[in-house]
Amino acid sequence: MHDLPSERPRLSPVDSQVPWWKRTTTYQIYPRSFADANGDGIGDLRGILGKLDYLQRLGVETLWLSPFFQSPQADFGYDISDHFAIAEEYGTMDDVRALIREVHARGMKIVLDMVLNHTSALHPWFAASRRDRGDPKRDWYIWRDGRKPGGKAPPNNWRSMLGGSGWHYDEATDQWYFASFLDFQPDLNYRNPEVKAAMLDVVRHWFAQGADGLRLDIFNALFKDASFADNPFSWRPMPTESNPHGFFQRHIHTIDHPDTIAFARELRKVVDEFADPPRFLVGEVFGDAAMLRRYCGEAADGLHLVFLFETLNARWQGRHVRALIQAFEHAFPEPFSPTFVLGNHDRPRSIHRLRGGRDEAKLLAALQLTVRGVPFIYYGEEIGMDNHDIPLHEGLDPVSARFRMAPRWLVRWFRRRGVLLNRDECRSPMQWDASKNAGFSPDDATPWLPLHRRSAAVNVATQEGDPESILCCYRNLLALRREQPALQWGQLAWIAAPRLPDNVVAFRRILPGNGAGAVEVFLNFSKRVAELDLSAYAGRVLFSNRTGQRSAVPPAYTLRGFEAVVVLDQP
Ligand code: TEU
Ligand code: CA
Repeated sequence: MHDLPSERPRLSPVDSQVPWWKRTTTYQIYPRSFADANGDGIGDLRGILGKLDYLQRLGVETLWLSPFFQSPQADFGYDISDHFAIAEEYGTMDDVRALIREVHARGMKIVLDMVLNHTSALHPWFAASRRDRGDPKRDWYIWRDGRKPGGKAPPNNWRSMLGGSGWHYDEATDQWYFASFLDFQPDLNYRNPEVKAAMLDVVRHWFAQGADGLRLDIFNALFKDASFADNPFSWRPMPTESNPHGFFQRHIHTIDHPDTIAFARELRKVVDEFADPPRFLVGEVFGDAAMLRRYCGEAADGLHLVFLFETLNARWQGRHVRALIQAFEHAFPEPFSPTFVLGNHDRPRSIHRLRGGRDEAKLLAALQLTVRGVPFIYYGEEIGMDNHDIPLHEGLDPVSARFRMAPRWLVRWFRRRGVLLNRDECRSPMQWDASKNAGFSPDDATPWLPLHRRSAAVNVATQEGDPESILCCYRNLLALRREQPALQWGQLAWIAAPRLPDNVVAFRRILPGNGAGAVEVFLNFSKRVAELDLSAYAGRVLFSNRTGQRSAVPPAYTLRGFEAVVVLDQP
């Protein structure tokens, strides 16, 4: 069938030598929406503390928390005004310490979200910077004169990641500042050594506090070209998951700058100062796998991991899935590792794209947790939480505000391409039980975002006891992954079985140099049944998303529609 490139370097690490971050399973918590302990309608750190037993039982190993630092919350924490303080609504530094301690006490890890690219416009640094041109902090951000005549046009054609000019005029000093995202998120100037030093201090500080890793927000935007030359014209109207260029330009001077890729290695050296236990970096960057590998360094001396977002817009058909895995495998051979993402706080929930199909959701979970790569599960995915339809004009998300005035056709156009213009839709409160506020907040509180209308039916409590539930499927898969090192870090090879229908994706996970116990995975991406010939196998069926039973391998196995089956082949 499809052969993987044979030239890939074959390392043979032994189990104990494989770094933990390569074998882990990660769960993203959006703190504002996870659990509200004090009843003010906003999720908080104490709330998360109260759910650690749930997470441990679910079987995830690493928790990534979206930002909880001090912030005016104009972008719900992705606009930091003090990197060393905790936003009051989320808790205190003591709560953070308790959380880190309790996560570690359970043998789990914790990853913080670091926004290096920009600060809040209300950060004291920016307040000083915008005050006058002579301020020592002036050069901490990116300021330029406007174009002549009169300086009333932006300095050049650089666009923000959301389209529109990235430049914003500031009357006080009659200059323009640059922002890769929204206007209240001014970009720091990494060409100023003081800025770099200050931000590396932030990184060191949080590692010293016990963070096991950092997720790096829009890492691809850190360095802008020193020439300030215009970005070249392109015919691409829109960025996509596999190509970040768009809005009719190639963003060569504003994203994926060679200096940003070099900085990944500089940052890695800082991380390596903290060796016991080892820590890791995962970069939020955009583009195809081959391009993004550059962030990991030629000698695997850059970011440990980068998000691969092509899965967020993938077509779940056999050959597309195979092509995607093939591309990930090709770009991330050992000692690199791909990542596998089905959702996050910016994108439509995966089940939304599956139109609510529960069997398909379980199938995708099986793919995510058996394929080679570090899985990132977005809170609620494990119970099949769906998007919450919230009209654009009711959105609290600043991106929704930006598009509120956009023509209807444009909004529809974005929607059809799976772009969330109101990210509130994927951030609704976690559904814990069938009560009025779904156990997120006490019933007399008003959650910051409305609950999903199906929260009484779709929630943790009702799924706990149901072996057919999506939740139990996740639990079984996570347990299986913990029990089988081949699933954690084994190599991946296609199963060449000529009689397999095109919509059945089949691969084997093998530990190098170890003949014992390959794990074989068969995933049926169609609703049609498929007959598998398993007569050559001597092991056990470890998992099926349709039956949940473990049994000896039968000689013939009828793979039902959307069924995933995992088989242990024990010679
Ligand atoms: O997101 C960066 C980003 O470009 C997209 O994911 C963006 O949210 C989407 O295209 C809009 O539809 C990161 C964070 O994940 C996001 O939550 C922040 O708002 C943003 O950076 C700014 O810090
Ligand atoms: Ca609260």
